[in-house]
Amino acid sequence: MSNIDPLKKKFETKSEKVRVELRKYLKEKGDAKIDEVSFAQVVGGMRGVKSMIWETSQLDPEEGIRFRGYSIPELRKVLPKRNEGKEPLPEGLFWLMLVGELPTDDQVSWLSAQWAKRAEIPKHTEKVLEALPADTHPMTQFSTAILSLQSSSEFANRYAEGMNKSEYWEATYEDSMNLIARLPRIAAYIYRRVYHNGDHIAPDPKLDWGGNFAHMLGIKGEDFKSLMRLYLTIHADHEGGNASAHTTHLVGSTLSDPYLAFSAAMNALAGPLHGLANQEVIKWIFKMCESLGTNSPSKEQIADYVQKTLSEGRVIPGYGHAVLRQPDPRFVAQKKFAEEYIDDSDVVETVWKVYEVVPDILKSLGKVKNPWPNVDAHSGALLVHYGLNQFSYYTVLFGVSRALGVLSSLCWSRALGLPLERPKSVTSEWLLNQVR
Ligand code: CMX
Repeated sequence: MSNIDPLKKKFETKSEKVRVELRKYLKEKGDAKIDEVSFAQVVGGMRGVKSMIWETSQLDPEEGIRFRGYSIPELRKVLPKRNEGKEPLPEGLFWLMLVGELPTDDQVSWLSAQWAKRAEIPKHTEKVLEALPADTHPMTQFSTAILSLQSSSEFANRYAEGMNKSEYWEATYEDSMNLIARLPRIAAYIYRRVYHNGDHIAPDPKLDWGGNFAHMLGIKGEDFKSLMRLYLTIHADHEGGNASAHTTHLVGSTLSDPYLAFSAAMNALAGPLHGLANQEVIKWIFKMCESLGTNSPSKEQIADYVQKTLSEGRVIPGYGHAVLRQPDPRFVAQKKFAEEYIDDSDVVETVWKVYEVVPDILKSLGKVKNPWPNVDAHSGALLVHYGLNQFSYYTVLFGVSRALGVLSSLCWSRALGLPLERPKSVTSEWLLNQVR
């Protein structure tokens, strides 16, 4: 297989070089100190503790995410596009993240075709989904469907047969490629099942991964396909410490296969402080509009509603971040998309007004470290504009995209031979004794 799969071959060469170097320095400089950990970091959710290797992207608090060194505006320029389209193909980002090189148009076409070839989902996965009550949250359905694919894991099957350690990366790569290929089918199946009476739409194998997903969702028009390509690109990775990425890394480190690891990651993404915030934002906006009796609230009305939300002991969804200290470039990219593609939309305008109002209010609280919008503050408004207005589904879209980053990173973890993750925990008494 490695002879006929150019991506796998490249990955093998690149990762082997890094593996050898890491091993060498581990032996020679294993005791070298790279950082210190404070009391606040232990109590405060390990913010900023440097404790894992993640090759595919790096997050700077001020500048935002860079994927293998490329910012989002740069990616929009340099990644291959489809035909005359303006938005990058997520396939290109996967290639870039996995091997650290920008792909050519031909390489991206090869990857689109590979994923189209691997996309079939087994009948039993459909049956598993059909057995769940239709009002089961779409993220629960998504995670369950992914788990149901686990029986086809090459990693698990080869491990059971005594696979050599040196082959872990290869089995992880095959599982990751198969899983990524199948995710749009699963996600579209859930969407059509829950919201369109099971009226499913056959895939179009001539389309790219994101375009085909848009097609199978049943939302018409080239602009929505463009939005999906951008959406699936910008949500893909946010370095390794965020909850869904870290979950993939942790679960994968036990040599659970990619299906088990990614399903677990989706359970983390389904939390309202993480990916579910995209659903919460739009729910919050529509509730505000409903309670004010207008689709176009003024900035004063929004400010009052924000204060009301805070006084109820709730967070303003879509604002704040554990690492970022500036408006999220993923928010900015979506705002730019709206400016370019959308002429007139009350919900988009409302998102922009919220952006003018919320940061000053959050700053005035004196405790919020980042008062700026994150990726989730804008995405729902774009989806509503194109008619995808089933809020509970939004995090599934995030999940499909997130697979690209966390699974390419999982390939790296197995290729580098990274061990079982096992940090040290302490009791509060021990910790307090260090500072008393
Ligand atoms: N609204 C109100 N209060 C907020 C807030 C917000 N948007 N963001 C942070 N705060 C509060 C925190 O709840 C915390 O309050 P307490 O001290 O009373 O507990 C205080 O400000 C300090 O928090 P922080 O250090 O600024 O933020 P954290 O790193 O602890 O948390 C995050 C980060 C994202 C969980 C938080 O900003 C938040 O809850 N935001 C809203 C939910 C959201 O949009 N999540 C999506 C993040 C992106 C993603 O993963 O998809």
